[in-house]
Amino acid sequence: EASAKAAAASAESGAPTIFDKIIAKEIPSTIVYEDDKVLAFRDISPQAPVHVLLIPKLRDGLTELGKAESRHGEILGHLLYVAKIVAEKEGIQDGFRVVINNGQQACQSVYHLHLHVLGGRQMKWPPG
Ligand code: DGP
Repeated sequence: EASAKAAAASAESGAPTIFDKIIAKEIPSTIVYEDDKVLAFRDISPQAPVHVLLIPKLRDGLTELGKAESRHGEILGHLLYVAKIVAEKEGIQDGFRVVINNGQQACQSVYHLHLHVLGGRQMKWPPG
C-alpha cells in the first residue's frame, strides 16, 4: 500500500512522528498510564473495545522493533511489563493481546515503536 510505503521510507530519515506531539501533549490523547519512560493512550482508531498504544517516550532509534539493539533491553522489558499493568487497569487481564506491527509488510504506519494492547472482545487467531 502506498501510504505504508511512504511511512516506511520517511522512517529511514529518523523524521519525527505524530507520537512526538502526543508525548509533548501538543495534540490531545486519552492517556491511560504514564511514567517517566513510557506513555499509554487510546488508539484513535480502536480495533477492539479496549485498544491502547504503549510507547517509549524516548524513541532512541526504535523506529521499529527490528531496529532493537542490546541497549534497548531495559525499555523493551519495561514496555511488556507496563502492557500487563495497562491490561489490569482496563479490566482485561483475563484475555488480552499485545501486538507490534513491524515494517511495511506488517502495516506499520507510525515509525516510533509502539505496542498495541487489545481486549474486551473474543479475539481470533490467526490475525489478519
Ligand atoms: P501501526 O499500524 O502499528 O503503526 O499503528 C499505529 C496506530 O496509531 C494506529 O492504530 C492508529 C494510531 N494513531 C495514529 N495517529 C494517531 C493519533 O494522532 N492519535 C492516536 N491516539 N492514535 C493514533
